[in-house]
Amino acid sequence: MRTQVAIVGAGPAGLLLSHLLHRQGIASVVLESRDREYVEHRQRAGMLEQGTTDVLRDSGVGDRLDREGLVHHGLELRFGGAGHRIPLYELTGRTVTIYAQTEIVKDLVARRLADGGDVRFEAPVLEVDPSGPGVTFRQDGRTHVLECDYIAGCDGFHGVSRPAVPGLRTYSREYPFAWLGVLADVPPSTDELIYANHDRGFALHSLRSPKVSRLYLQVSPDEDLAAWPDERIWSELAARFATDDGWTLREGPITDKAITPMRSFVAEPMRHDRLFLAGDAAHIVPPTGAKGLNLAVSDVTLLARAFAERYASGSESLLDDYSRACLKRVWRAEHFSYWMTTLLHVDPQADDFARRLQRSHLEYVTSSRAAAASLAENYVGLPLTGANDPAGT
Ligand code: RFL
Ligand code: PHB
Repeated sequence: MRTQVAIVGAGPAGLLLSHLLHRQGIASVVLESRDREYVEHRQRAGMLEQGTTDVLRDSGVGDRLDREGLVHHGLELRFGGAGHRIPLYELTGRTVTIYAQTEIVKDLVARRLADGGDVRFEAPVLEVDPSGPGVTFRQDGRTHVLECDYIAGCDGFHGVSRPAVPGLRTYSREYPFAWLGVLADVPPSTDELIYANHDRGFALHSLRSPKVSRLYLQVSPDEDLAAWPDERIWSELAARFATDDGWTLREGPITDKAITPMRSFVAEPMRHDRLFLAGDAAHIVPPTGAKGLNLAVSDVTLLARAFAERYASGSESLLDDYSRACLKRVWRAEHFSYWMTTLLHVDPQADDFARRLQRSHLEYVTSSRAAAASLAENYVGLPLTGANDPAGT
């Protein structure tokens, strides 16, 4: 069994890479440990940068995104009982789009299969050898070797690719809180996302469609989901979003509930020999800045361009520059996500002095155009070909 690029993992990174390679005439096989149903229904991200929607649209998988995605021109920071709008479009000329990761994954799986792509579910990769013939995986009770020119490790934070890189340098930060995320069958109580800072903790009101709300609550990292019946979730959300002018939160049936730990993590470099890491396999950001999926898309966009150059001309110059080009963007997103997280969450260790500093920071970001513009340009995402990407890829 042989292919040009063996891709480990059918999350957004692996599927999009396979799709972009196909458009350049490059063959790949995607190996995924879970089944298709699981991969298509795992609730995760929802906020897409304009650069991400551009990549999906330009590569021909943007039809449903264009029909169903909700374009947003601003967001709200809520604290001290009042809302403060950050006009993203006015400050940056760019918008963001709400379209769930589950839908991107469904669109990409459907497209790969329609194009005759080789995507194998329930086919866990057991071993990745960056300098060997390929990857070893299990399928239908048997062990196989997929030989290849290159391996793309798109297998997320708990995958097998990153541990296969010798001498990796890692950087990380754990936060003293987690997010309890819920999906509810109720029309959103807001048109734009609300990021709320309250003494009881952070809360986020996002959405999935005109009929489905997505909400998050800051909880402690060792929180037991069983301690959060639906009524407690709704009353805690209402308390954290409360305003002095009597804004109300609509309630409805909760259809999905999960707790996610928050961490920052970067592994360097993102390449060893023939193995290239992309997406959550190489880096994790806390979800406050909504950067994880967007970084996965920018990684594989650069990787697909580098493979295209390699197969068209034999040159490995873009492949050689891959790790550097990605890490520059990754570290900007790491800083922004850390910054948004500390700006908005309640650190249980924070003393009164730290709380006052945080309030002053929130007031500054919502009253200074320069400070708001800095938040906005990071939130909407820096262009892939911008000044921050001197490789000019
Ligand atoms: P994924 O999605 O984890 O996919 C990796 C895939 O690899 C498979 N796998 C293996 N397959 C074969 N063999 C093995 N040995 C394997 N080991 C693992 C896994 O089963 C899986 O299918 O990684 P990828 O593709 O890098 O995508 C990254 C994104 O999923 C992630 O960064 C985002 O979801 C983060 N994130 C957000 N990002 C945004 O850009 N905007 C957001 O609004 C946003 N909100 C979020 C988020 C993540 C969240 N959670 C639950 C972590 C909100 C939440 C609550
Ligand atoms: C989401 O809609 O799931 C979402 C939006 C913004 C974030 C995180 C998650 O910062």
